[in-house]
Amino acid sequence: MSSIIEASAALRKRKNLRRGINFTLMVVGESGSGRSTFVNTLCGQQVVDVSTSVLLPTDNSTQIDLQLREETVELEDEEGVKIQLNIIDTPGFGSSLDNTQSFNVISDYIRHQYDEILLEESRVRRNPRFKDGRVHCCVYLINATGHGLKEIDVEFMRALGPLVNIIPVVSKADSLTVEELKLNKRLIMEDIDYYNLPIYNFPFDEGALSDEDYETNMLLRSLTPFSIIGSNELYDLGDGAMIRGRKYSWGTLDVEDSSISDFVVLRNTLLISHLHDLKDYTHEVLYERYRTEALSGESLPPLSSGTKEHQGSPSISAKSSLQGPADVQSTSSKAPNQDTYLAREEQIRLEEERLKAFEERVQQELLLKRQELLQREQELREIEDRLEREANENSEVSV
Ligand SMILES: Nc1nc2c(ncn2[C@@H]2O[C@H](COP(=O)(O)OP(=O)(O)O)[C@@H](O)[C@H]2O)c(=O)[nH]1
Ligand SMILES: [Mg+2]
Repeated sequence: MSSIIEASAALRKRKNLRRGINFTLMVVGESGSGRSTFVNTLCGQQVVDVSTSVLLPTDNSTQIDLQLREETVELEDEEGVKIQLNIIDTPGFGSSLDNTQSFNVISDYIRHQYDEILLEESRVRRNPRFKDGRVHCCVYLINATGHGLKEIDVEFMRALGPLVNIIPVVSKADSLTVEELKLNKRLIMEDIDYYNLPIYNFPFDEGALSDEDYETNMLLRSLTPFSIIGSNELYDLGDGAMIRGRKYSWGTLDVEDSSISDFVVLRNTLLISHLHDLKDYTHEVLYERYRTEALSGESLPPLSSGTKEHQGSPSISAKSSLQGPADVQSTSSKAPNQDTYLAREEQIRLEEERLKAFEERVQQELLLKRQELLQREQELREIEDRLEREANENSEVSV
């Protein structure tokens, strides 16, 4: 008996290996922040064309709409386990005067993936080819040369954090000295704490973790926000070994050098050590909360709230328009109640709209099924008629 179980477990494992693990990563950051370069560096190949990627408004009135672009890459780790990595790039993010629209496009996409699962779960007969498109992690790129967070960073993390695992990352770490990088990391963390932004902070249940995992998570927390250096070029350092790096007048920098950035740590976290944790957290916590909200028809506490404690944080109105890199500190301290109230109203309205859209989809689904049923009935009737006709003809012939 046990050998059968073992055999089936082995079979399952082989099947998983063949099919690969599915992981969806979204990369968000303003134009020129290094999204494309990061994706190429992460995958070790040219996934995104960088030459066409920099979208800059020609003047202030130009409105660039956010787009979501999906690419799929198959990666294989040392043990031959395949990862089907879906990458969602967000060209145009942060290029408008008012970024609420960008936030909505992203949040609608994430919610839509949850709705699809909800719908699939409620089906009597499951679709074997159903594709789970939930976003398991969102890497959010922060400008290295800013001091702490900008208003757009705060608002993005506040709005999207309850829906998706956000990992904040300082890009282009090579533009800072070691000391500057340390300072900026600290300022960013202070802002994240101050506004209680719901980032993925390597949550753990002390009882359920081994000492080793506990230490890993503590270390990863202490490194947050991770700093990265990306490059689209490979260089031969003379000994035949190729490195992905950046070339300067004084020499070449290796993006995988752990003493100058956390890139390797981030890659290992995303693709190896926390891949399953990120997926589990998406399913068990983020999706579950969304599901409860959608099915009960009542909205949960304000979006910025959740498992990641938010009480008492000063609120920035979700409606406040983003006029350039305003100082975060000053905007929040004078956020009037009226704005919060309006933001709340707006939120309720959006949630109602979403629920309505969901209901409509369910209705449409029902209608489609009903039509299908009617068509089947019609086909059946035609077959019956034909059989009857044939039977009659046959009997006429034999008479
Ligand atoms: N110094 C430095 N430049 C970078 C880094 N990553 C990307 N860049 C450069 O920044 C520019 C914009 O990068 P890109 O990946 O196209 O940004 P995107 O618009 O966010 O996709 C390009 O010229 C890149 O070579 C980095 O880590 N360090
Ligand atoms: Mg790009």
